[in-house]
Amino acid sequence: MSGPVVGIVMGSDSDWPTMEPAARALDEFDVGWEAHVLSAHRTPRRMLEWAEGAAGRGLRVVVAGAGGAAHLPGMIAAATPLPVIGVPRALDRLDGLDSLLSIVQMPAGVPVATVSIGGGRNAGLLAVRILAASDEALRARVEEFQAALADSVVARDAQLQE
Ligand code: RP5
Repeated sequence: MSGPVVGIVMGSDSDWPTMEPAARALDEFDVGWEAHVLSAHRTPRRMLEWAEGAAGRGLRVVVAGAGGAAHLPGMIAAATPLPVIGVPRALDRLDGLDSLLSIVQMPAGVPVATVSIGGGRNAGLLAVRILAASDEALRARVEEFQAALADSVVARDAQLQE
């Protein structure tokens, strides 16, 4: 794949440690990504501009993370036809439940595929699977990944029997 096909966006630079695992997962599958800080509250116009142009620039999936009043994933989903994966980030208070509910409880017609609190890696892996649905070579790599994951569990179980 040439050029970024996944957009990773976050409400604040402080979200990067939560979102970086998504980038690393995409790297594992050689999927190109771009990352931006776009705040639904602090830079709403910039956020909309980015979301409205995302599909036209060649992006195919968006991974959006935020914490607290986490409106970014939903607002991005409102402004693009692309699939949006939401990543709730835990802040110091409420353990991320506020972020989770802000992201997952979307109105009918505007879906956000929400991963677990702090689930940046799974968000990256889900983006890979979405792309793999229309890319046979990538799907083969996802299958290899799944087989390796299963092997690692079996190997660990065998260790415990020694
Ligand atoms: C949200 O507010 C951001 O996504 C971040 O998770 C949270 C705190 O932002 P900072 O105060 O660290 O910039 O909009």
